[in-house]
Amino acid sequence: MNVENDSATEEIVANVRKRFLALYGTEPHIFTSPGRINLIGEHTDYNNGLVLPAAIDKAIVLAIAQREDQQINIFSESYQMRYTCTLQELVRTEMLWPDYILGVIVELQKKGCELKGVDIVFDGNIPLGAGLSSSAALECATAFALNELFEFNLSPLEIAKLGQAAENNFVGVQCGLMDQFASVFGKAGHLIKLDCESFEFNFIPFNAKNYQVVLFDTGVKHSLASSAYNERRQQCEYGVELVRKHHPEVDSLRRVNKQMLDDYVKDVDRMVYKRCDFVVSEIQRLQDACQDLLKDDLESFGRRMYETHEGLRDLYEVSCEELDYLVDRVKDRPEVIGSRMMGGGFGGCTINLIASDSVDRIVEETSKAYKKDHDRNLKVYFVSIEDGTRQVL
Ligand code: GAF
Repeated sequence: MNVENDSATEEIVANVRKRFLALYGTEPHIFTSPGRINLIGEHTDYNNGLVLPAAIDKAIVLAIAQREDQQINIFSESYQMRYTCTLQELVRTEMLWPDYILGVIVELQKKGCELKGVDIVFDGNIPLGAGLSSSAALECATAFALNELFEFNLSPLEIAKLGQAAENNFVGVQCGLMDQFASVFGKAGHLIKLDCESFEFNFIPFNAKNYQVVLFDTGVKHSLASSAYNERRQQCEYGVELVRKHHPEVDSLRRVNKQMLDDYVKDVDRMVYKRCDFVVSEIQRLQDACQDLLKDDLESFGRRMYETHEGLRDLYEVSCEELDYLVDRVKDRPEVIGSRMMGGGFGGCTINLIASDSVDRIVEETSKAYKKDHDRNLKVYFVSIEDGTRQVL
């Protein structure tokens, strides 16, 4: 079992600072940027829909200082990487970690922001491949830090969008804004209800009462994750195109209803219909789930989480055997009021709402079963909801 808290982040901050001083000999500025969970509203962000994420107590810690030349030096001990280049030669490394940083720098340059070289050391405790958005956290830490260092005066929304643009244009994943937004805007104890069409948002206090948010990490990340993600996005866009022929005012699935899908998509492309059907239902489900929260009806909220999983499995087809297994194991247990795969899919975590007094038992039973049937050790994370990206030193 893996339980971490604030002192874990403090320890990482101290280590990163020590490493930075040893490598570069100057005192760095240090920033933390959290990973995220998402309670409901999956694959809705890039369809101009709604999402309900929150920043968590697992973060990327990034130490940085300005240089007088054009050199970029990046080092990370835990993520096992060292990379050096200059501001004039920012190309994709395919090593991912540097790409998240370089991608942000490229996007800043596109905006006309003038930078100098920087020294960077980063580290963190966001489990990799778990779907908790370590990449968005690194992008946001970088964008936030460079904005402070060079006084670009970017707003928090611009910082989140920079992170997303880095991912879209440099890394090549056509993600929506949810992960970066949650990382930057997170507020302790609150979910963020974000409208990805207008970028209006409000914080909803999240009081899980006698329940706990527990993540079960499958420990798998199937390789088709990013290609399938981009493909889903294209399928949604195609669905919109079909509807637009009859309703030119429609510019995203946010503006599409079931009737339109039945009339204009169903008989043209069954697969695209399924994808769009999921998204349109999921946007409505999120609205209903927020009503549940207002009424303090967590049980109803949890049932919708199960429905989301079914949709992601059967209609959107982004689940996988391991995720389905973990949801199936708990779905008939009254102590687990909600469970579903979380994030892009094809691996990573399930998010579960479990009665606090049953957590230990459910964790133990599920771990044993997963080991027996999948020969894997289940990693379990108990997350708390924390503030977003900030400077700590
Ligand atoms: C990934 C993406 F990065 C998000 O933008 C979002 O689409 C999510 O998958 C699915 O809801 O985390």
